[in-house]
Amino acid sequence: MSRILITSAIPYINGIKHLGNLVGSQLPADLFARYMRARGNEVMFICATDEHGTPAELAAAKAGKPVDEFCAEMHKVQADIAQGFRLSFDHFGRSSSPQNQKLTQYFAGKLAENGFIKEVVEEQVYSPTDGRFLPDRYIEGTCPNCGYDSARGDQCDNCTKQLNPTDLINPYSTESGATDLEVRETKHLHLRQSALKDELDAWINSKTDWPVLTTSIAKKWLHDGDGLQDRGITRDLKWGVPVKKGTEDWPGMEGKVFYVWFDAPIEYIAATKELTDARGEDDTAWQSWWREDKGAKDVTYYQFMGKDNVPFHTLSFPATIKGANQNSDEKWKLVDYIKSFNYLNYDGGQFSTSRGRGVFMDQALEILPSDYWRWWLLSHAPESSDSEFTWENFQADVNKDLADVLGNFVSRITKFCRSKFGEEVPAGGIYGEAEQSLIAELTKRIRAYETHMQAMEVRKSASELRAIWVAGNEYLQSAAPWSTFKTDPEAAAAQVRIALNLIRLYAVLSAPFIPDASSSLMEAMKTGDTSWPDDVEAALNALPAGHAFSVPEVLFAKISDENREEWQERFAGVRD
Ligand code: B3M
Ligand code: ZN
Repeated sequence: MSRILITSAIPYINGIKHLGNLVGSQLPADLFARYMRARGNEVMFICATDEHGTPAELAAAKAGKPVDEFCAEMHKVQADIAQGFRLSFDHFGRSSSPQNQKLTQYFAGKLAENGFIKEVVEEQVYSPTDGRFLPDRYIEGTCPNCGYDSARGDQCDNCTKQLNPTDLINPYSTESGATDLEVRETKHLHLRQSALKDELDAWINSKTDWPVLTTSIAKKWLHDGDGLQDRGITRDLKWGVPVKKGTEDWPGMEGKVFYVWFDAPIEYIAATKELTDARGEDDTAWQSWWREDKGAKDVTYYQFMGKDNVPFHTLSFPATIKGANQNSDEKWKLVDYIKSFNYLNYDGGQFSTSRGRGVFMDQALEILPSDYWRWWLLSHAPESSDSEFTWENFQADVNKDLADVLGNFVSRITKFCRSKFGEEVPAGGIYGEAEQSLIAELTKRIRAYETHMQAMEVRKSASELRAIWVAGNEYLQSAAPWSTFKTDPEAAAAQVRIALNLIRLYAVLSAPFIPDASSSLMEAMKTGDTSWPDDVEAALNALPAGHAFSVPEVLFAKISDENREEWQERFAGVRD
């Protein structure tokens, strides 16, 4: 048994995520968490809402609510949707929690103590038209790195470069469209990432087993141009973690808050404390996950995120951790593995949050149960390149994999057994040659499935699982107990027995992908035996002769052409 710490990038509070976001972080993280638990590991799976920053402030203003109230409501909305998708977080925290406030201020204090914070008088973009300093995200312009003309003040979505607003060419206010922007002076804190550059570089270079997508983005920002730059970590906003040096005031920083990207990753840690605090446990509980000097040495830490979040997780957050750890007995845990994803596109274009294009998490659950989405999204995870959601492909794959292959297998064998042997696992016969060769094939495939799941190869895992379902179908097709029964009922009984046992085996193997269907199958087979098939032959004898079962309801209904067309139209346009 190992101790496995898993975090998913934490979604911003101000809107509901689309399916592309879901498949790029929370969903594969959940797949991995469920698998790791199923294999008997001790898992801590953390996510949260990312509640600070201007977008939250502005969204609250738009909703006509105080920002804290808005965040509390939206957190509940997001938590319910996460539950709807069966995301099995051990805790879904809030970056605005008191725990995160304290921890963020603590890290800032440590970094200052260790010389990694620089106070700088900075030039900041002020908009006389808007009457305020403009937050980074509300300034757009041309990216100095790639020339993209809608780069935001904090980052270019086209080339992923982290930017400062003053880097932009021809900047304008996205609030008012004003171009008469001025630059005014104000004091801010910078994290001295450049001082940690060599250390970060060596660390990234040591991660030879990381996805190339992850390391290539990190290396790009370490080496391109002038290399890794220091990064402003404070903002002129009201909503956020007040700037403090540990518990002390920070002269000159009154009225400022930490930049949302400084406190957001710290929330991974704080959320764990939120959980253990709620359980009434003391600090050793969360520290045993996050402090190597307090028992976290045996923890392996995995992060999941979309590629746009990679620079912050490979460079900025590790700089925070490494900077805090220097000259200190405290050894905060660094990530061991970063699984990152490309983008999922939507029907010939991009998902767009601003234009409401594509399917958003709440809408998805309105039209189909979560397992349909989980299966399709995971089996098309954008790992080696961007991938695309089309309704035709969604309909075809769901109907084939879930309804024709898995669903049909289950209904066929349970109904046949009921009609010939009654609703219990039949006795008689033995597993002969065909059954032994099925066991051999399944053993090979299950071992491959384990390897892919362990390696977080999401698509490969899905195709192996599909092949495992197909193998059962093919066995049933060629064994044909309905024919066997006419001449040799004993042999037919053995065929039915192995097939009924396959249902339990499928439930166990498939649970990380389609947890609800798996529960239905376990219920139908009237068993709570979720033990992993280390020994496949034993697993296919787990339900003995005489064990009662029931014929389950239709597991997966097929998606009709009418449905597909209706949805295609509904989600093409603007979200209201
Ligand atoms: N909230 C970006 C996003 O929601 C950002 C991730 C933070 S991870 C610490 O896509
Ligand atoms: Zn760019």
